[in-house]
Amino acid sequence: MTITAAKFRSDYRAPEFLIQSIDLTFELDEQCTRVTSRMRVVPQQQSAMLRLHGEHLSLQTVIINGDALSSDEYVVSDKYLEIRQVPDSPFELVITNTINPAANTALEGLYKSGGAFCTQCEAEGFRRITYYLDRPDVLAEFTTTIIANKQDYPYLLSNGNNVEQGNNNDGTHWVKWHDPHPKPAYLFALVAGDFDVLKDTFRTRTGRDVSLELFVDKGNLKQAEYAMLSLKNAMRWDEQRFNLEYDLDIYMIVAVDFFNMGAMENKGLNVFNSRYVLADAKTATDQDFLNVESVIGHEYFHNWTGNRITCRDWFQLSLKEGLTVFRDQEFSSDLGSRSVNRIDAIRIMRTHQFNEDASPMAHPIRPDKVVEMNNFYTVTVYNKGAEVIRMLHTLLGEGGFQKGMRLYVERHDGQAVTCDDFVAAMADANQADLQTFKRWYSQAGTPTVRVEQVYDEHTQTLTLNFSQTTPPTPGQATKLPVHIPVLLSAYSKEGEKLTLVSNQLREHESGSTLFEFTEAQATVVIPNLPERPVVALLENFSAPIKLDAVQSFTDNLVLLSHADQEVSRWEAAQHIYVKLICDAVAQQSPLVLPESVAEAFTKFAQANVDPALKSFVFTPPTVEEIAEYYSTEIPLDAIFTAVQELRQQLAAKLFDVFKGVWDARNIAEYQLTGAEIGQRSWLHTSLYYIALHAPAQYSAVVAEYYHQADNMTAQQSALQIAVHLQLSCQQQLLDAFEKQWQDTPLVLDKWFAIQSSAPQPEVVERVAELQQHAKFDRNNPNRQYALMASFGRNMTQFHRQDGAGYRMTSAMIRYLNDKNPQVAARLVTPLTQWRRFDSHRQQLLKAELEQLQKIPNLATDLDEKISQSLATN
Ligand code: B3K
Ligand code: ZN
Repeated sequence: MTITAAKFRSDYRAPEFLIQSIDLTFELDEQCTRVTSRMRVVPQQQSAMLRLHGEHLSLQTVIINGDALSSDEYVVSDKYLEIRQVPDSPFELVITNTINPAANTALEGLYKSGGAFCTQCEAEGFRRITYYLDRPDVLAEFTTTIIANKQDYPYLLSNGNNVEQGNNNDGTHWVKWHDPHPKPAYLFALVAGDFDVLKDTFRTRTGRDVSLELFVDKGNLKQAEYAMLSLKNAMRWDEQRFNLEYDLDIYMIVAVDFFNMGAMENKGLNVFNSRYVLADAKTATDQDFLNVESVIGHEYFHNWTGNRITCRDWFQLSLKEGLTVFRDQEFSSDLGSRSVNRIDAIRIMRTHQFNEDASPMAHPIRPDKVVEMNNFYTVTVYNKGAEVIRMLHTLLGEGGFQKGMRLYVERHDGQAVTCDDFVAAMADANQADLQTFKRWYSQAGTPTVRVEQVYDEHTQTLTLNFSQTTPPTPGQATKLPVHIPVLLSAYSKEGEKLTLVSNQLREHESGSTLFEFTEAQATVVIPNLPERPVVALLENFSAPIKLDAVQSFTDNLVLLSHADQEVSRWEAAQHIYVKLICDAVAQQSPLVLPESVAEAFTKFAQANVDPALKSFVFTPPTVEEIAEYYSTEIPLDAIFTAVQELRQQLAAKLFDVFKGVWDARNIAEYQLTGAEIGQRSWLHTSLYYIALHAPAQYSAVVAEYYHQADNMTAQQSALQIAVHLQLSCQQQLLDAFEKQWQDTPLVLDKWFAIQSSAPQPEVVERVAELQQHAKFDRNNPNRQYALMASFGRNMTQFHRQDGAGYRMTSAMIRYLNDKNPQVAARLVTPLTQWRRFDSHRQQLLKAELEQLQKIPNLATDLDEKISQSLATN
């Protein structure tokens, strides 16, 4: 392991130099772009040596206060430029270097995406553009001049405001941008290309008009309209809910096809993966539309939580990401269905984050040790980070939380700060004690909370015995108790809500009751309950923990039918499923759905309930989610079988119900409203179950539905049902889809993903074939995520006994190692959890990792994950 390369949070030192301003000039050329950087450097202490970051650069000249340095006055390595002697008062430093954007397949720094130049600088990509203090606590005022051939690159964009532009005699033109807000280099952006532009304006609450410009590939203008609408909604929402107004005269978004992540919040100039911008009913599913709204919102919200107030160092990433995910979740919830959004977020936590917490890469939301920063853009930092913010919101209430936000902005606007600063603002604004709460920032692993309920008929009291433990994680053997907000409600057997009064509980604005659990153990005594109540625990997933509480089917069925919160009704169904699956696995016997459960589920399916909720209730937990109930020797095959049996039983016992939904379908013109989205989702869930129960009979029905569909939601659902259930129409639909969408890469990605996520054993071979497909571009991250990352999540087929899934994945990782290490590192994740499987799989996985470790010039991204996985803890 490259131990020497690890950086530690505790090693933070304030910068020895600041850079007050930087004036950049880019002479764009595909193979040889010249970058001139004129900086005003301000020494912070007596320090003769200045060390700047720089990678993959060719240095031309270094000039200090007008004097060119000779080559013995500095040292250039593959990581740094060290200038031996610099003045101890502020000085001007001019550096000229060249870069090769066309050769940049890592998509970090300045690169080409199709015909356009674009940049990605977070976390440490600016050092691939020029020599600089590439750390988030160095904030400078940026001026950027871009010079390029006018015909190929009519649009030249950077951060801030366009202040000047002109034409040269040689066919080039230039534009100068100035960003008045000092910012760290990771927020720098440059784009040059030929686009169609969708324009609009937004009037802020103080009456300023902001120009909105959305740049897309030519011909895609129509597909950008929803993104524009979402942007305006986000701007208004942030004013109304968070009191935050936009601060420049222009906001630009550029959609590019080659992008490692979803999008990037560069000041005033977001760069987006086109999949989070382009959407229309024909090519995008309901979920795609919702994703566009959420990512557009997310990047916009960063303007305050990330850009105006940024991170002191990269260990603090969750300061901006956890908070901004929380904000985008709230945005989507205020605009759409709060329950649907919450259930989606809970499923991500249980399926992906719990898994990461149990992996060799487990880390606290604020990591202590990092080798490759790009490996820490994780569900832990993002989604668990958002859950931590949500717990603060639960503890302080909306009013208290917003008070804390106001103080945070007032204290730290324009600064680079820490997670501690954020919590301090929340605590100070509310006179709250958050000392124990802060352990959520330092401890990795998912706590388990055990709750025992004892009801005493004589005293008419309910006693709840709580205990909590957090398992050891790499580097953290012992854990302290964390501050857990437990929301709960109680009902009578008939489903009437009961009031819980105890001095250990308080009423919460959500309608639930709040217990703050801060010790290893606690006992809560609730008097005045004439009968044993049915208790809904951890309502709304009020903390990112695993709940260990024995509850009968009867109790869960009361909650399924009567709980006043939709999320609690859904949870009740999930508890029933988990118990049925885990019992079947433990007893090694076929899963049987009890009659009482089938009856209650039938009633629920026919009740007057939001169809979106019905659809969620009839979506049992994934294999991955169930796997989290086992720390070692995950009985993968048995879980898979039990999940299948559960689905089959639901299909058989509720066949008439699902058929009823299908037969009563009323397919109107496609509309993107919450009600219609819910209807479609319920209809497709029903179609899945009837086709599962009677495949021969329903294959033609699914095919017909596919062919008459006028929107991608229906088309994709039908195709997925056909392929995943191996209906006889599957090949016909696959061919039709391919033919129709072969020239629309974002849609063809769905075709790749549906095939690689299918549960049948020949999928490995199918994926190998698809890698040879003319439209599978190994260098495009979206294609890799569609085919290979989806395959990696296909638990049973990825882990096929013969190891073919492992071999195919590592071959691709080998290819990507020097092409695009970030994508390679994403694909390696499912290989790294070998310790949790049976010894046969352990051996195969370990051998694969050991081979990968021997790759010459192994990228740090891969090295960190593989070494961490193979290390003996
Ligand atoms: N901040 C970016 C992520 C940058 C990824 C660096 N490898 C997207 C976001 O969270 O908004
Ligand atoms: Zn973000």
